[in-house]
Amino acid sequence: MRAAIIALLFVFPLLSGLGAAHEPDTFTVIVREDTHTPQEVNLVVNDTVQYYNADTRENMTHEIGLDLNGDGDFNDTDEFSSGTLHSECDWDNDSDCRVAWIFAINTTALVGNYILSDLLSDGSEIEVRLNIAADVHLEVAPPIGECFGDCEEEEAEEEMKRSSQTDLQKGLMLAGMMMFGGASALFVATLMQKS
Ligand SMILES: [Ca+2]
Repeated sequence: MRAAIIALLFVFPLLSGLGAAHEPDTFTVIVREDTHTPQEVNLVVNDTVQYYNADTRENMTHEIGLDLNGDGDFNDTDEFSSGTLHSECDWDNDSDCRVAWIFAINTTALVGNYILSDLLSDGSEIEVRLNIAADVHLEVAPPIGECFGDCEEEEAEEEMKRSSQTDLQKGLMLAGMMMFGGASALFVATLMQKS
């Protein structure tokens, strides 16, 4: 019995930590000739989105960025961009060549809903939607009329709905932690028996 209690003490902090933290995710967008797949990405701060150029037309490049003043470049105040994205690179001769833009959302300053532009070297443009939210825990507020204090179960449900993209990952993590917890319990029980 004592062994079981000690084992639970090991497992509980792990399980409670699972619901409290947003695990950083990486999203991949395939940049095609005339569209992106997917066309819209929803991120939370600390996630990463990577845009891979899969447009293999010869001499065609893409550049994705925020053109705040709509003047057709990404060089003005508060604008940012991927730089030129090629479909293939000869890194031996051009180490700066890029086929992908890996955009790490590492600051809350980026929170917002963006309509980015993918400017192609032939002058055409693809609209790119990118929504960046603050960490879910800063956003979650119970609807009016619901309790703020002793309603932990409801808060937990809310978090699951909002982070559905990571449910599989969370499930895998949970399974891993259960196994770890089980192993810890066995280990502690063995120790208790020996002593
Ligand atoms: Ca501009």
